[in-house]
Amino acid sequence: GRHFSAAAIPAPNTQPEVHYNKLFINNEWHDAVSGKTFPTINPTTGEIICHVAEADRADVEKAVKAAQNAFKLGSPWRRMDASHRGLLLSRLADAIERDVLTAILYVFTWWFMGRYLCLCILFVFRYYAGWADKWEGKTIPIDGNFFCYTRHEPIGVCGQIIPWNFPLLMQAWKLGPALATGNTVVMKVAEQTPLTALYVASLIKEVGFPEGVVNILSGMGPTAGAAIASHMDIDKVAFTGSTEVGHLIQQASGSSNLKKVTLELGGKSPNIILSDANLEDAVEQSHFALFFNQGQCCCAGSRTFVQADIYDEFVERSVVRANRRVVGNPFDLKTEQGPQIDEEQFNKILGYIGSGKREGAKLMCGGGVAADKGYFIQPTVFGNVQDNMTIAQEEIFGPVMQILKFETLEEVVSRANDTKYGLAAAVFTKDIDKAHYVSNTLRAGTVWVNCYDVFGAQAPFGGYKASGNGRELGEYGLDNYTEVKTLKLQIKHSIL
Ligand code: TXE
Repeated sequence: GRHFSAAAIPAPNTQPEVHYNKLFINNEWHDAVSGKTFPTINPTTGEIICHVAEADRADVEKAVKAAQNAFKLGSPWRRMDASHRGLLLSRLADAIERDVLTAILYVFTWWFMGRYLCLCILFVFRYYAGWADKWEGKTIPIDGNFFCYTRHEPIGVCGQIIPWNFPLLMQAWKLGPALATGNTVVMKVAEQTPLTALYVASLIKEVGFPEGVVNILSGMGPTAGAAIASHMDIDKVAFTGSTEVGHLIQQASGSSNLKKVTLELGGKSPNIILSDANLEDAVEQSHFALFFNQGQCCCAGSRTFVQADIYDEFVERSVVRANRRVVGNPFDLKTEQGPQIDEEQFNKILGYIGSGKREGAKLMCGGGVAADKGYFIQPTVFGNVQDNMTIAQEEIFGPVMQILKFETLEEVVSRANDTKYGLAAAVFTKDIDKAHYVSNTLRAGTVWVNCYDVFGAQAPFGGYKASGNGRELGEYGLDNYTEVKTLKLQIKHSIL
């Protein structure tokens, strides 16, 4: 996301009109069956932007029916050439690009997910557009007189439940591979961020996806989300969110139809700074690793391990950098940090800051509320953090940095791995042997060396251990949406 210059970004529209606030089912806009709506809140002010239809079980039912119909043999979607599916995805990217620069998408993107990332979603759709007609099976030389080959078939109706921290990006990560491989989708977007997803729904219709292929519902987790996870006619569910809810999704699959489950959950990612690292660069990148997107990042570098001989200087420089961080109106181009997403997260983060102080970590800067309205928190740095402290174990999901001290490589690897999570990690060093030792021994799905939060649509992302199941992005991401069918045909060699 950092490859776009600020100059290329037009001034945001601070008074966007909301065009779509209903449920998107069968390429039509529906009120909730119950008639219920819920408010969506501007986190900068705490004020209501508008009300949005609130889906529940009955709406999930309607959406699943639509998705099943769209998936029926002989339907326009099932008969469509794979290359045409790719074309639709690429047209969707074009439509998003057009509107990102002019309309609501851009503005809500600005608020809710940081100003640069909006363009990354285009790469994801275009990348998977390219895969649509290239996801090939194999011919396999089994023993005997048989011709054996595999077909990559769609799984069917896919439930997708996404969080609020990167609303458009998470939507792209989920829709791209599911549609490239020919599935149909019932997506529930996070209750904090429904508007961008519903806007994209309008573009899905505009570019010509057949009705029922994509259905997008705004609603709550325990109602609409749970109805998806336990639905008997949903063939697969993909979830991104908290580890706590990840457990529930997997259980719901187990007690319903054993739908396939992929999960992208929380983390407590170690970021390891060895004493030979370029200190200035390591401080800047570690700051970015934690504070990016207000700290609301599943792979945030939330345990910064620093080798003893540079520890004091690293902490000192990190505090200087955090104090320089510009907190304020997310519409202002100078702003580095906007509000947290909602009051619940805001209170949760302040609670963790309190626990850090109580448990004896040293508060080096910040620690409080940063504005008199909205959900702003001061950039906060804790030194002298110990492994057993709550702030070193639990996901804070806010602008709160934990800096821990270590002596040896063996020690830091074992401490870094001593967590239920395993999403990401990083190591900063100039020594290639040490870089390999640390990165090969860390139990994490992604390891960055001398960088952080580098993503590409082409490269897989996902978690070890309780950070999840499966990989998103890249060719690996297609596996999550594919059933492999094996065909074996007898070959008669003696036909005469
Ligand atoms: O997550 P939830 P929340 C972490 C982060 C954060 C914490 C809580 O630590 O502080 O989770 O955030 C839907 N059945 N992450 O409460 O509840 C919900 O409606 C089915 C990490 O926002 O997991 C939303 O669409 N679905 C994470 C989605 O799950 C349910 C990103 C995520 O919400 C459900 C977000 C249920 N019973 C938070 N309950 C990451 N991995 O990046 C909720 N949902």
